[in-house]
Amino acid sequence: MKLLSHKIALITGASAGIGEAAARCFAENGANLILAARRLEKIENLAAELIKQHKVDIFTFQLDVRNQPEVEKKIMALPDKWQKIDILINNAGLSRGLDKLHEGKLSDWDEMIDTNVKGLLYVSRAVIPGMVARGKGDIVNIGSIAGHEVYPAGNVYCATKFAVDALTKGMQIDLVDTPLRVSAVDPGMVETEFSMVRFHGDKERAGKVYQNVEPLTGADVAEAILFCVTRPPHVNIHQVRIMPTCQAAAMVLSRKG
Ligand code: NDP
Ligand code: 8X3
Repeated sequence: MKLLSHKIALITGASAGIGEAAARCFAENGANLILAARRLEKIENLAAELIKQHKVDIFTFQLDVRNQPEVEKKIMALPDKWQKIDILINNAGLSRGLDKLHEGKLSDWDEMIDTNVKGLLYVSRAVIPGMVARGKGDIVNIGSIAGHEVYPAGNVYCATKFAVDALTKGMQIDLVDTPLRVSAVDPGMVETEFSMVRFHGDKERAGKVYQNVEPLTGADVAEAILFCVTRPPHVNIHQVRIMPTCQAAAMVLSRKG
């Protein structure tokens, strides 16, 4: 019997980075998965690989978490056998730009706020009522070190992750009378597509972020998520802050060479 046998986990943003790593880790531990992201082909390929490798069931669907009617409709329309979600991993998120606030792009701000804050709210609003009705469920919100400290030009991205921190705490309070658990997993630097997205596809600039350091991998973060959802029912891990050993704070990194 594996740790997550017979559990159903919904992972948003499963097409890359931490979400993909969580899908791999959860499948390895026997969970059946619902994978959502905008890039459907990526999650379909991942699902095919994990089904073959781990003999789990996986349901994939294309989702833009910014689109509230779509979120509600698609989650309500999940086939019967996928309705009883045990674990929700609110992972979909991004940063766009690294500009001083007075020079920032409005479209970048909208994308970050709509995805990281409103998207997380829309998915949570659609999934959590079922968990409450069934009297069980785990929610893991992927925050960030950027939700605990503000760094130069981080302004709006940091604000969205401070909001995620507040929402996690709000959920913990609002669900205290239920058996549901809510955790925040807040990483420092993780090497994913994050910097490519932040710098709008500028490969050279994105590559520099990870130069001469050993960042976390998505798999490192996935293990922290797994830890949260595999505690005994009376234990709720409120927050995990996970950093690369070479990073002490957002802008305090030991670069070798
Ligand atoms: P990636 O860019 O590698 O992955 C982001 C994922 O989010 C992709 O699967 C992407 O899928 C999905 N996504 C983005 N926008 C949407 C949307 N509108 N609707 C649905 N899915 C969306 O980055 P990470 O894996 O690093 O990021 C995952 C989370 O971790 C984010 O919340 C990020 O803020 C957080 N984080 C990252 C850190 C890092 O250093 N990398 C550190 C701390 C936190 P698709 O494009 O296919 O929709
Ligand atoms: C991602 C970590 O410090 O690059 O959330 O913003 S940071």
